[in-house]
Amino acid sequence: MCVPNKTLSQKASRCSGFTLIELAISLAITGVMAYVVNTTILTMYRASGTTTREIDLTESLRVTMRPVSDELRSASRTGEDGNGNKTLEADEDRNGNGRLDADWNLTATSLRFNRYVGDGKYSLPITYRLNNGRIERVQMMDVTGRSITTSIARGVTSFKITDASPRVTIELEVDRSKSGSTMRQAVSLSILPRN
Ligand SMILES: [Ca+2]
Ligand SMILES: [Ca+2]
Repeated sequence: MCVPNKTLSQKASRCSGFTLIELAISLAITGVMAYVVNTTILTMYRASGTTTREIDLTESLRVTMRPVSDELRSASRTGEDGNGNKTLEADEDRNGNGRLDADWNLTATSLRFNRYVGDGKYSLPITYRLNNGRIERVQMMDVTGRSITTSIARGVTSFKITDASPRVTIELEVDRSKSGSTMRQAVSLSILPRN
């Protein structure tokens, strides 16, 4: 701001600096700009961190589900029941256990199948199912029904099986929320069984 009615030298001297008010306004504007820039950078950083965590979790889910997809790829809809009459004929019992190993059965939240193990033979039934927020794998060990159950995923909020023959779709959603942050992630796998 310039002061009127002064000599030229006085005006030049007065106009070359800032008043206290001008300085205060200038500092306030600088402060606001710094705040806006800082907030923007922080928001971008946080968004970037969330995206990285989501990608990591999705990959982790795919790794978790790999045994399911690998086994389902070697599964058979017909198993030992070559003629599809749900009865065991002598020539169908290729693994010689006296049991018709043809257990293909999908529900909305479980899948049961026999895995091809080579030489025309199939395994006893393997089941993947949702139980109490966990995905369990149940392997029948012998014809008496003895089985081993293992948990392959926890914090599961949704496990959905869809048989869109010839492919099977598995959709899985897990909750990995921690205190102060909510994190749910889902994967969808489309798998083609062996036959
Ligand atoms: Ca048969
Ligand atoms: Ca058999």
